[in-house]
Amino acid sequence: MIILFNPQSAPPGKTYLPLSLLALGAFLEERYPYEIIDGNLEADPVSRIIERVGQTGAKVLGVTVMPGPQLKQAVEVCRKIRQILPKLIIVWGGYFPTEHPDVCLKSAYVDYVVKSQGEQTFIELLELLLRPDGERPGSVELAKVAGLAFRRGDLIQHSRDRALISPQKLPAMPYHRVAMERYLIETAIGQRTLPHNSSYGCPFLCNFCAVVKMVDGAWLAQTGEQTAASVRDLHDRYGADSIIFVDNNFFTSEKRVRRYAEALLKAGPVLPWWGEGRVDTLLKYKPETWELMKRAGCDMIFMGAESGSDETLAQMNKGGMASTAGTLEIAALTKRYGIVPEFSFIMGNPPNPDADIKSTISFIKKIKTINPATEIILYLYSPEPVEGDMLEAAQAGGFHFPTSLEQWVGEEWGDFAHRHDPHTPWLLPRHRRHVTDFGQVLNARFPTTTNPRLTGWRGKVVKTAASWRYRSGFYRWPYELALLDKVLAYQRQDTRAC
Ligand code: B12
Ligand code: SF4
Repeated sequence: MIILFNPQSAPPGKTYLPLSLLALGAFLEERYPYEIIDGNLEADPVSRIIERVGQTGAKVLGVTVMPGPQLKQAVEVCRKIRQILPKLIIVWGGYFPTEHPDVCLKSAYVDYVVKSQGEQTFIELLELLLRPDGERPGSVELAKVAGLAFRRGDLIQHSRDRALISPQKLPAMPYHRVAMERYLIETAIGQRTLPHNSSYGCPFLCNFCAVVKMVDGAWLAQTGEQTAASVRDLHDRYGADSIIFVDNNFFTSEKRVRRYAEALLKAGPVLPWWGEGRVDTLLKYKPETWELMKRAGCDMIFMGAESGSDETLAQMNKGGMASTAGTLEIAALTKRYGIVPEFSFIMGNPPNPDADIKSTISFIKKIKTINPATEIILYLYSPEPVEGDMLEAAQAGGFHFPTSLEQWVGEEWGDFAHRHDPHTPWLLPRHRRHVTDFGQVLNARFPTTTNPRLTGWRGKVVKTAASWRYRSGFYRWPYELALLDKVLAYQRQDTRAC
């Protein structure tokens, strides 16, 4: 028996379907018995894991780990489990261990790290761990399993990287393994939203992005028809009324998106959907594709606009044809088709964070003039272990990542993953405050359309309260808006600056 554990990743009521573990489960079906335990739904995951290990004799605990709060619970649970069940083998996979495998393996409670897309690597590792002779696999055998990192004695070893498997060839998700009704959540696009991942990776190499370390520029996808069939299935079997595509870059292929939209329209009622894409890719889409997407339910597109400066886009290795002019163009284009654009920005970049913040703020104001419905998400540049100008600049000023898991989840670094407290040498408290204050004013001046509670008088109140600040550019000490936020909760959690 294998237990797959999803440490808590979201606040109650916003529980995301654990796609990472379902993807692994799809490979385990009919090969190994397994079950999924979700820390989002369990009050006491340690007791639950211990109970199930006792009842089933499970030998392996697989844990999926994203940075941030999920890492925190992963550490707390695995540390306790190691003390109570020292023989249970603990395997970590997902974004955090892929980016920081050595720091995981240095801890006393992570035995193996599966890097990047993990299905095949996990199966090959299990074949070694669960063989009938019960012998502990040696480094020579382990080194043959691509995509693995492991520790033998004091030595941490990494096998070669593994090529991605195309999502076209992956088995269907074993949704019956989880209580699907508990994962239907209310979002900006529906009352019963479910997520779907229709592709893996991204063909770009932006040097602030965790995806680069996962796939190094690779991207493989389901066909449009397969994606439409998966979505239909979520609708017909589980009552989903809308879909969030969690793909890193859903819109990479225009042809695939067209096929998805056509297949969806052919097969039944249209479902609203949300996806992530790039400005420059989407600008190349034909008008017919935009119209088709809209008819097929495309409601919102999330795009990394990143900056109001072309120089900074180059410094970030944003690649392709990324440009600030393109961002303005797509703001107008999405308005024409009635699709809400969500732009994320990375503020406070070197070498001059003051000038950087200032130019991006005035750029955001320009966007809002073109398309007031645009949702804006503000981040501060937080280093990722991806080579490039940004990391080099941080390291030159003394930045380094924590050297233990305890440090990663400690008070000092606990907020790092939210990109609000980046520990970069050039960023001073006043920069953070400036971005936070601006975010507070911006979100009041343009209350999010994703919160229906803000469409009536409440929206008008916050809008009016923020107007003079927005107009004059005086963002400092927005205490009255903070108070309004307490009463009316007008800021979206994920668009709140810092
Ligand atoms: C859905 C999602 C969430 C959900 C939670 C998902 C969950 N597990 O419960 C929500 C919305 C709550 C969320 C929150 C956050 N997220 Co999030 N999230 C994603 C997203 C969009 C999809 C993940 C997914 O399901 N992918 C599909 C599955 C099939 O792929 P996968 O996860 O890579 O899994 C494969 C491998 O990683 C591996 N694997 C994974 N786990 C395991 C475990 C074992 C044992 C093994 C063997 C293998 C293995 O095998 C799997 C199958 O191939 C990703 C971006 C992306 N597209 O991947 C961001 C992403 C992971 N999130 C990210 C971040 C930063 C966050 C936040 C910290 C802040 C934020 N939103 O910006 C918060 C806080 C999380 C927390 N509380 O801890 C970043 C991580 C950056 C980094 N440095 O690593 C990402 C990459 C987004 C981005 N592009 O920046 N997130
Ligand atoms: S295009 Fe987006 S997902 Fe792809 S590497 Fe750049 S930031 Fe990451």
